Amino acid sequence: MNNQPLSNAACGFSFGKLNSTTVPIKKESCSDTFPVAEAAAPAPVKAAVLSVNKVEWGLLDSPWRKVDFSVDNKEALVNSVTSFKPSCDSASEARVLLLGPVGAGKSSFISSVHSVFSGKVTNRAMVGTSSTSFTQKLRSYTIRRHGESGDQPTALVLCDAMGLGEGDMTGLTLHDVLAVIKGHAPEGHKFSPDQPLRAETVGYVKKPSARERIHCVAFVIDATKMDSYRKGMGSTFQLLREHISDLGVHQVALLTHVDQVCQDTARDITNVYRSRLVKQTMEKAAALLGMSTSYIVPVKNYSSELDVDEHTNTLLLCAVQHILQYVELYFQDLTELRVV
Ligand SMILES: Nc1nc2c(ncn2[C@@H]2O[C@H](COP(=O)(O)OP(=O)(O)OP(=O)(O)O)[C@@H](O)[C@H]2O)c(=O)[nH]1
Ligand SMILES: [Mg+2]
Repeated sequence: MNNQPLSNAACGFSFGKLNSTTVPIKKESCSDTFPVAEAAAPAPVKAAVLSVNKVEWGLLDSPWRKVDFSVDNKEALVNSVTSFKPSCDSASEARVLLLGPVGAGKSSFISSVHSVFSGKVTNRAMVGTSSTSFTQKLRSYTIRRHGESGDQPTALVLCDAMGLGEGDMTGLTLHDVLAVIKGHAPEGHKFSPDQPLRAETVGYVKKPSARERIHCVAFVIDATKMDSYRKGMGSTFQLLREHISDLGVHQVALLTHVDQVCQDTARDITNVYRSRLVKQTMEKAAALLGMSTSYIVPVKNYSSELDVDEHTNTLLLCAVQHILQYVELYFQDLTELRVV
């Protein structure tokens, strides 16, 4: 599949027409900072009762997206990701930036994908629990496949960064996000909201090459926090999406913690696309991010497990393939722009 657009056939679901269903983003005045989160207004009791009544539990008779959870398909997905190569001469690897609120599961996703390819649960990117971002530095992790002849690097690099805070001074700023995406941030850069990345910053990459830039952004949001993310987080996502789109970088989203919103899914991850609760949460995530659900995939990261699970691996691999599909679009756009 080298140099071919990735297909999601192996995952068994289609994402609909690319770029056609994104909720339009209102262009607003741009500043280097995010708006400070507005305090969520207390909802009227009647509305709260109505929304509780609207919650539908249980499993759908048939899944709304079909995923083949067989071992054969898992192997096919592993091979597909392992053999991925960008269809563009100027970059040999796909650099994907994980972006999302503090504690959403960005580092856990990197560690989980690493676990899939190493065959055992590892804490590759350090995971933590903190009200401010546990991850403070920019770190790039090349996903390596563990085999008989040692670890072989794949062409996938997942980049971890500080989480987005509720207010501008508690997390990654818009200025720094864009500097990372453009490739200016040096590896290991420690983010500090009051010290924006600039030309004078030690290690600042003045003229980043195509290989140093970010080729796709994966937003990461926590399914259990969907009702508690404040209105300001929605504005932050809209602003980010507007500016990231201006850079020509495609965006997808990962909905983590799905095991904690639905017991049926926690018991058996293959129920994920039959769960009404997960489906409803995906729709809330789509509204929060201002993107169609076709861009969003659910994942369950390894958190307390000691051993990998084949079905959890398959869902994680589907998420990786989803990301690579949009990485490939970036490289295609790059090639076409050069030809024109
Ligand atoms: N049950 C469950 N727990 C998860 C999942 N993903 C992450 N966690 C847990 O959520 C907590 C935060 O995860 P992290 O990966 O550190 O989150 P992060 O987005 O990197 O957070 P910051 O670096 O602080 O911005 C940890 O306790 C994880 O074990 C998931 O899918 N399911
Ligand atoms: Mg982290």
